[in-house]
Amino acid sequence: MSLILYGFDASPYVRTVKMLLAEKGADFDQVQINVMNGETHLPEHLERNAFGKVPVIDHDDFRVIETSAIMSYLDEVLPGHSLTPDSARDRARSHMAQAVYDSYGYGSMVSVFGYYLFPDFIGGQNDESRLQGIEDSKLVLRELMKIKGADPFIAGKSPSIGDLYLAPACAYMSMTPDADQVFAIDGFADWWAKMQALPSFKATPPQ
Ligand SMILES: N[C@@H](CCC(=O)N[C@@H](CS)C(=O)NCC(=O)O)C(=O)O
Repeated sequence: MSLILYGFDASPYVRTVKMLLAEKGADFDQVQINVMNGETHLPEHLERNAFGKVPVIDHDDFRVIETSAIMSYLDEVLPGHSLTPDSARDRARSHMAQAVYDSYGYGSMVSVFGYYLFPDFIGGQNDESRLQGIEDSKLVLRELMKIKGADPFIAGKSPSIGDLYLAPACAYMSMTPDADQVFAIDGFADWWAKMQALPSFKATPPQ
C-alpha cells in the first residue's frame, strides 16, 4: 500500500487529514506543498488539483481531492478505529460540523487568525473583516457546541471527522489575542481541552 499526502503542515485542512492518519496509525509519505509560496498554483500541483488546493492524496494509484472526500475515503479504507459514528443521527452531527466548518467556519476563522499569523495570505490586515470574523466564528462555535450538547465530542462519546475538522483552526485561533473572546462559548472549553489532549492532535503541530 502506498499513501502520499500532498500539502504542508501549516494548513488546517492538511492537519485534519493528518489527525485522521494519526488516529488510524497509518504510514504515509508527505510532499510539502507550501501554500504561502504559491506552490499550490504551480503546474505540477494544478495537475493534481486544478483548483490549486491542498490536501490531495494518492492511495496506490487512486487520487482524491477535497478534504471531505479524503476523510471519508481514508476512514473507510484504512484499518483502525472508525471516525464515522455508528448511528445515523451521530453521523449527521459529524457531517453538520464538517459542513458548517467548510461553509462558514474556515473563512471566518482564517480572517481572525490570519490577521495575526498570515496577513499576507489573507491580503493584508483588515480590521473590519477581523471583527466580522470574530462574530462569525462565535456563531459557528456556538452552533457546533449546541450539536455537541452534553457529549464530550461533537458527535458523541468519541472523536469523529467533525471534531477533526474544527480543531486545527481552533489551534491557530488559540495563538491570537482574540481567542478568549471567540472561545467564550458554552461547552467550548471542555471540548477544546479534550481535543488538545488527543495524541493525534499532539502529533500534528503546525510548522
Ligand atoms: N475545499 C478544499 C479547501 C482546502 C483549502 O482551502 N486549502 C488551503 C490551505 S488550508 C489551500 O490549499 N489554499 C491555497 C490557495 O487558496 O491558494 C478542501 O476541502 O480540501
